[in-house]
Amino acid sequence: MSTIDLKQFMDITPEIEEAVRTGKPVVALESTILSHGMPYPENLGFAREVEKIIRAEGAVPATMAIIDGRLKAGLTEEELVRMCEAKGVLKVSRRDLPIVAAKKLTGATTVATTMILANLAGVHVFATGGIGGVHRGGEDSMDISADLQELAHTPVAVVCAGAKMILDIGRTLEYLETMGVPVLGLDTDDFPAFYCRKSGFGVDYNAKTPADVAAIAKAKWDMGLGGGLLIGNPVPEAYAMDFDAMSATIDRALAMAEEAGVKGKNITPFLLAHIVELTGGDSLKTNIQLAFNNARAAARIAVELAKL
Ligand code: PSU
Ligand code: MN
Repeated sequence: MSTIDLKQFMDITPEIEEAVRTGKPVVALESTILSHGMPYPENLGFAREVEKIIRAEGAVPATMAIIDGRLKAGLTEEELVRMCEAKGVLKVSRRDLPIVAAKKLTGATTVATTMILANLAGVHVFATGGIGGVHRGGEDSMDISADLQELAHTPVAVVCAGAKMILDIGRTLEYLETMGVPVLGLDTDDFPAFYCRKSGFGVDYNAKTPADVAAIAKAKWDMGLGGGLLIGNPVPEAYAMDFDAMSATIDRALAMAEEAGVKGKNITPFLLAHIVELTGGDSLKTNIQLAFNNARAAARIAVELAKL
């Protein structure tokens, strides 16, 4: 217990280590979206393509995971396949980290743990699909994702397509306000609702460009305010889904979860899988495209941040 240094638990690839050391743009990616958010083998195609998109923008991708108890920033091809096949791969949020480390288990990182690993590796921009938040009925169940606390404390700018309507988006935004997390729209006044471009809730500020986002992130950290920022980047129009149809689908998936008695950390993966089923795979196409779009935006923000 003498030294408190999480880095002793971590392996950073030489490419990422060098990029961070020399101030090059790096974008963190999560692995829960792979292991528990998309089916195999679509997730593997997605994982490879998303890294390419980040490279095309001049940034280095850094997919985070925990493999045999080691915290990883950057995965080998073999490790990426392992996360996508998802056999015995746990879903690891902050509270699970010490267990997987001590027991040398393998797990996918949520938004919260991806932020922890990114910050440890010196990476401050992260692209995901959707964040966790206050679940519907959360005022009774107290099911509030640890992602929100992480955004409060860990200095990473998280680019997402908003939050799914499986969550209570209004309460999620209230929670973020209480925790002092700026919620920016990337060229939008509306906080997006993942499959749909608008949730009906506003953002704190419409940041018109990636440079605008980078300047706000830098100001937050230079002021010593710490913690993260959340950037809502709406799904491209061509892939957006109909709000009313999606609301009905989500209500059905929620009813199925209720009936099956699914709770806690299993609820999000359960809902995601059933939404894919109920939409005949359309939601998966949208999910993949919005995540590509977020990777591109995050890479551009990282490039701008590296100039400051
Ligand atoms: N929302 C999505 N897709 C996802 C997740 C959330 O639309 O894949 C994943 C993310 O990894 C997120 C996690 O951090 O679920 C939140 O889980 P929980 O609510 O158990 O904290
Ligand atoms: Mn939860």
